[in-house]
Amino acid sequence: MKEKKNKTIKYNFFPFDRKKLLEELSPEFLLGCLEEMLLIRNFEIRAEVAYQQGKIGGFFHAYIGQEAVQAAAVAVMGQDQWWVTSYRCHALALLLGATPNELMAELYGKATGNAMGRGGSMHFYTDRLLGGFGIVTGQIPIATGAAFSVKYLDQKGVAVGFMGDGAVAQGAFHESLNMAALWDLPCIYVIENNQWGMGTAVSRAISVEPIAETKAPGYGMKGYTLDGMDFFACYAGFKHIYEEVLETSRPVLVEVVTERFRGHSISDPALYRSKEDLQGCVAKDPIQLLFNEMKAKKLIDDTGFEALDKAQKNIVIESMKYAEESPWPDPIELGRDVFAP
Ligand SMILES: Cc1ncc(C[n+]2csc(CCOP(=O)(O)OP(=O)(O)O)c2C)c(N)n1
Repeated sequence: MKEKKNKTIKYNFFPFDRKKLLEELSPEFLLGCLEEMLLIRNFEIRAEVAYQQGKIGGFFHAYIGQEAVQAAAVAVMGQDQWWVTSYRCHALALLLGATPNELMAELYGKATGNAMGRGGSMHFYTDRLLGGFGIVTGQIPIATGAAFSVKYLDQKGVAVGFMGDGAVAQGAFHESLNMAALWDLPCIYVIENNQWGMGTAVSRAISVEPIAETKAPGYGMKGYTLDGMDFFACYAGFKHIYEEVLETSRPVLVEVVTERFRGHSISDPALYRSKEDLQGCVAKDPIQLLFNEMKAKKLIDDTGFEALDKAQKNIVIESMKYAEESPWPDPIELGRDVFAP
């Protein structure tokens, strides 16, 4: 039997002037964002193939379909905030400056990997990405602590904690939001509602929807809902939210309504989803939608898009070569940074 998604939710999406925003954003900036989203997509599609070939092992959760969300968030706030996310962390690491080479090598378990081959797909880091986390909601207290540090050190900035819809049912979510609201912490909590927590539809796991709009007032916070398939909606929403948090130092709760095009992980054939559901997703592809708008504005044509896509594919193929040729970690190093000397 197929799981039923609750289609009756009435979201109050953050309103914005699309025409004005399109005029404000430069062609170079938009091309850069499209390029980043294409890099993420190509990185994951190629890595999936390597996984099927047995070159990558362990867990693997693709972000395919959700690219507009974190691409827009980083485009708005820049790399210098504190960032955390769940195990679905390939995109955020790329957006925050980790190279395709080090990330692919990490997936291959090689010594040159982002976490020296010890973390794999769920545990990417950068100077500002405090980690991908395997424990559902594990990253949300970390985001809260990072926001505390920003406030304590009297810095200008925010902490951004991404989580799935499944994270909302965990105690750590409540404790974090309660504390952030009590202490006026500049934290942006982002629920990426991709409709599923593993094989369970959101409406069967979360007691109220829309999530942010209904839950935020309980913490005395503002709640926002954004359309996660629409890069411009995400950009406009995050820009407003970021400026508001910088000014007020009050935490906010954001629900971004999105879709994952794959199963929960690479080993999930998503048999609980109907064919229509999956077909509907592809029609909402955030990369295609961004391209369509840019094409309509004559910022790029089909040939330009193909060339951009191909260039990203080549970067990823190079990263696979790098990973393939990289050495395995030395077993003697296994305890380094883990056990006391
Ligand atoms: C504390 C905890 N409980 C259960 C799990 C097993 N688990 C891994 S992912 C997942 C579903 C989470 O779904 P969601 O938060 O919606 O994120 P998504 O995978 O959709 O991005 C569960 C239950 C876990 N990793 N950690």
